[in-house]
Amino acid sequence: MTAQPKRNSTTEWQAQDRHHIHPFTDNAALREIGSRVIAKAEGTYLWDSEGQRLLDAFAGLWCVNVGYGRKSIADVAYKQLLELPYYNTFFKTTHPPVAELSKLLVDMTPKQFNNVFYGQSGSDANDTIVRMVRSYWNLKKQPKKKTIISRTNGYHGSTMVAASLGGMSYMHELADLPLPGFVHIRQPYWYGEGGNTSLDEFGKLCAKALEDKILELGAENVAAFIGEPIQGAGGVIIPPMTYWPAVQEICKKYDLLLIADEVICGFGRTGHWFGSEYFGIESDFMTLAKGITSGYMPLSAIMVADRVVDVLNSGGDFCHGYTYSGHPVSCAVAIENIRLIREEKLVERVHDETGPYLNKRLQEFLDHPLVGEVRNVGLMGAIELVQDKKTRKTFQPVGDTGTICRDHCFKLGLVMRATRDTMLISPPLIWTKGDIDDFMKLTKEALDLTAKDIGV
Ligand code: PXG
Repeated sequence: MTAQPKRNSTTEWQAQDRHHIHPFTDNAALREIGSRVIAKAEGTYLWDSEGQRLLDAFAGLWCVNVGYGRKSIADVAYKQLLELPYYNTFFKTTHPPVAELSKLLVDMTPKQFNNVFYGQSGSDANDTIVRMVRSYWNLKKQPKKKTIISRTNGYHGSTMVAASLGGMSYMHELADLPLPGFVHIRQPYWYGEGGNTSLDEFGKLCAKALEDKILELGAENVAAFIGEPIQGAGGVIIPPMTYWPAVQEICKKYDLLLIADEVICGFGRTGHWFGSEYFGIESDFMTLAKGITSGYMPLSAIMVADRVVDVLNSGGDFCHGYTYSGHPVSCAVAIENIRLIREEKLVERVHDETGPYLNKRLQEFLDHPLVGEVRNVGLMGAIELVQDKKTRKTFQPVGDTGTICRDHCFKLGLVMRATRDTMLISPPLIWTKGDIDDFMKLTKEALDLTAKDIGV
């Protein structure tokens, strides 16, 4: 019998983990309390190292679309690791998984996309897009067209360029961002910023902010606009249906490239394969990551529209790429992941069954004293907590109530993320109506305990 590797205890792991700088974390504070150790996962459940079971309403970090423990994905990865664990895609070479995935992605994305470039994260994919955008306008002999417009509270990643695209002020403050050439306009956040305006009017108003910014900068200086179809990390901000068509028109009118960051919305989250389909967006680039492999391996893909590729290909060598661009194991895993999503009709299930059911059940929370708004498209949703439901007044300081609620969720065996005081839901797409019922029960308890804690 082979000896089982020695497993440490929670306290040993926590001691070792004191050397680990965690992302988006107050690391000094974490050292005092110790990290929670997630030790295993199956289906839609996680287990920590103390054996507590947690219902994962967040699909890891918006990504484990097919759920945990999928043996066929592990088998494909194992086989690929033995057959060809690594080879690069530079120097006129390719390999079967990257070739196969490229054709697959082209066949499943909108018709303007016949070419794909690979990276390993959403952040590096957005960096690559910025390089492509600059190169495009340089080759078109319009080198002044450089500025990229994005939204306040949008999220596009953590590298210097991706964080400049993003509109998170706390990320900018950390490292003197944004870099020159990145500007931001208001977000289409109706509940928080729409006041008495109708949804339709508000959508048009927020799109008009794009036109105003272009006119302020001069269209001859503006290269592109980037947005998430639905803002994820910013709080599941679902734009009114009038927003994207108006944005699209403005991009056409002033000759801007349009980038749809589908890192969260892609691969079924909204009940459509891509968020662009839900809103009717016809973009020049789509950023794909997360759900492309359900997080089983790191991979990002940039879909590039024909009109951009034609120009880029006129410029000789595209001097850009990563050691792991098109990694064979990641590509093999993506192919199997997409096969599973198709075979199990997960997109259809979210569209026809679980998305509408979540929507119906979320309305029940509107009676709760803490809940100002609930919203979702497919299995991407939010429960926004406010101090005053009538005036939509937020809690002060912002964020404390959301953190209290999130901590109660954890104690009750539920993982939900809080952005400011908004609770975010993005579960694996394998969720059944029964999982949604369990989620509702645990969330109701967490909301009641939160209300009690803050004296409501
Ligand atoms: N674009 C979007 C729309 C994202 O949501 C990225 C790009 C960057 O992807 P990478 O793979 O570089 O992380 C993301 C990532 C959160 C959270 O707290 C969200 C993301 C990442 C980390 C935390 O909600 N989204």
